[in-house]
Amino acid sequence: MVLSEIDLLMDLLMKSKYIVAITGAGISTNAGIPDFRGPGGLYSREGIPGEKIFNLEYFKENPSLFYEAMPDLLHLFLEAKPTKGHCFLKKLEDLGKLKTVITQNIDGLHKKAGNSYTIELHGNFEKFYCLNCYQEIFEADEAYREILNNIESKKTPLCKKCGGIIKPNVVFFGEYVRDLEKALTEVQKADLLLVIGSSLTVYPAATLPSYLDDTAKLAIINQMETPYDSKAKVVLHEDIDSIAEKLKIL
Ligand code: CNA
Repeated sequence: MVLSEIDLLMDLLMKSKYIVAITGAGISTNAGIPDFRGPGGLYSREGIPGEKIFNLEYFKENPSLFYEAMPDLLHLFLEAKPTKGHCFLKKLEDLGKLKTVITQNIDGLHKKAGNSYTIELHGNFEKFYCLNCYQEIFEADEAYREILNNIESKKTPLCKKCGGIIKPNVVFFGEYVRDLEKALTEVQKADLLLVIGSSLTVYPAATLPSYLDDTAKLAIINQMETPYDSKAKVVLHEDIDSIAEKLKIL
């Protein structure tokens, strides 16, 4: 009997004991947050020069471009709810199979779904900080609410201590990603690496699958092709939520 790709994936999930997931923007599109490079993604929209908005040098020179585009994006990020894809990964963790989620996403949805060990390579909006004096502002601080109010009215928030530019704790082009060493270690420990909703074209996350042990398996769920498809045991070019439903693990 020839197993379908979905049966093969189920088989891999059941046999694996140390699953590590790498997720990208595609796991959150069903939560209403557009990806960058998929059809309808942010990069295909007029008036949003993504490469500039999320560029550190450009931001330092001209933070208003980022903050003018920010209100809509921030609402999307702060109000989004976990999708079936996120819940599927939480369930895999509850089953004792999934050990770590490594994500390029900045929407915090893996934590909202309840995954306890999440490596957010590109940071999150839980914190803002001053580019000049490095004063940090956390969600519980009153100043955090003031920053959100500033953003709401498309104003660039400035540091109350020194007047420096306030930046969210998300990684822009030109900055180091967070916890890369930890992510590499987790990939090396995995017996199954599950890539979900990532074009695997943004570095250094795009290199992570190459650190997989020779005996470990790679499975990819992504609507578009990725550079690693030929190396994967299972490739599903489908919507993650419909795959999550078909797997009947939820
Ligand atoms: P990407 O390069 O935009 O790729 C996303 C991939 O997901 C595409 O190849 C799509 O085909 C695929 N995809 C879209 N929807 C689905 C779906 N429902 N099911 C399966 N596949 C789908 O995004 P990457 O994450 O690879 O690139 C990394 C960038 C995008 C990082 O810098 C992120 O911070 C950034 N980003 C994050 C978010 C977020 O936090 N939700 C949103 C937009 C961009």
